[in-house]
Amino acid sequence: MDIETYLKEKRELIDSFLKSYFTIPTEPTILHEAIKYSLFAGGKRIRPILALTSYEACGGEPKDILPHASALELIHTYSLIHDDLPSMDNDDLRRGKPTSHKIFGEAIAILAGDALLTEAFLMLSNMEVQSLKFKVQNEKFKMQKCENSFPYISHHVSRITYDTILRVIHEVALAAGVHGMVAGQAMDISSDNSKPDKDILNFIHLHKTAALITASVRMGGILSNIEEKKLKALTEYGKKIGLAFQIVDDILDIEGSAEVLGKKTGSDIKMNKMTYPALYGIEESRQEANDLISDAIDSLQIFYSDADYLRKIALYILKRRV
Ligand code: GRG
Repeated sequence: MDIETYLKEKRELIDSFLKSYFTIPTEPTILHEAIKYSLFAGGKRIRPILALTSYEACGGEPKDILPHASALELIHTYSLIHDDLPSMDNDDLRRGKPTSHKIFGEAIAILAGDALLTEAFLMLSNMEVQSLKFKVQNEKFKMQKCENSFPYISHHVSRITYDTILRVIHEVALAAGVHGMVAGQAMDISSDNSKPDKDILNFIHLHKTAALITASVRMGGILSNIEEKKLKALTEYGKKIGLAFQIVDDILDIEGSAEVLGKKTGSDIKMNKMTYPALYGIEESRQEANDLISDAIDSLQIFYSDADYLRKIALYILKRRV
């Protein structure tokens, strides 16, 4: 299967799970609407796809970890909503649509982000979801309302233990919070207008972007209980593609098409952001992204052909236009 078809199939699987999960409206409906607005605005779903693909490379069946993988998209979406706020990047457009605060106002946008972050951990830990009670009907995951009104998935299929779930929760919390993405964002904001610095830039990229991407890849390995050597290989791969993902993002902000990207371009230069191209120039940045992707692919040797789709995703990250 070519990589575009593979990504489309996996995206549909995740969308189908998320749609079912958020079918039952919660009160107040404005919060529910704001959550759905951003969650279904057309994201690439690259983080959950990485978790599914890495689980598959470890011999698992991707459908068995849909709640865990989808929780990553909730965290990612929260980070985008908050990143767009007037107090952060002050963006009006995201994925080709007005940003959350433009539609719902700043307070509801902040709360939608807060709710998504919290719901991600509920999704990871919820006993019903966590015991993976799937009912596969025409490849769609049907969910029912349970007594305490939390959505859950019916029909049991998984052997993932609570210990493993706890490990995954720990991993995701490390990557998303003060030791990961939030620290990266704080460093990014506090270094606006400062002289470009290699170490600070590396800190920003590793924390803001690569941490959650690495955790997504590791999630597949942890849920499969793979041996340490393989988990180390997945970690190397995750870090390298995570860094490359951000470099490509920085390049797209200069060279990409605003129409295709669905957001304004040129904002990094305008806001005097510390980026790879600002420090090294476009050509060197492109070369660095190429080198990182080829290192990422090399780090997967221990998996032989089982990791072919992880390799193809790495190449897709390099070539992406959106
Ligand atoms: C507000 C805590 C907090 C963190 C924000 C993720 C982030 C940190 C900011 C978003 C801005 C940005 C350029 C972040 C770097 C990560 C990145 C490239 C995000 C865009 O991810 P994609 O391309 O987005 O996966 P889609 O729209 O496909 O989901």
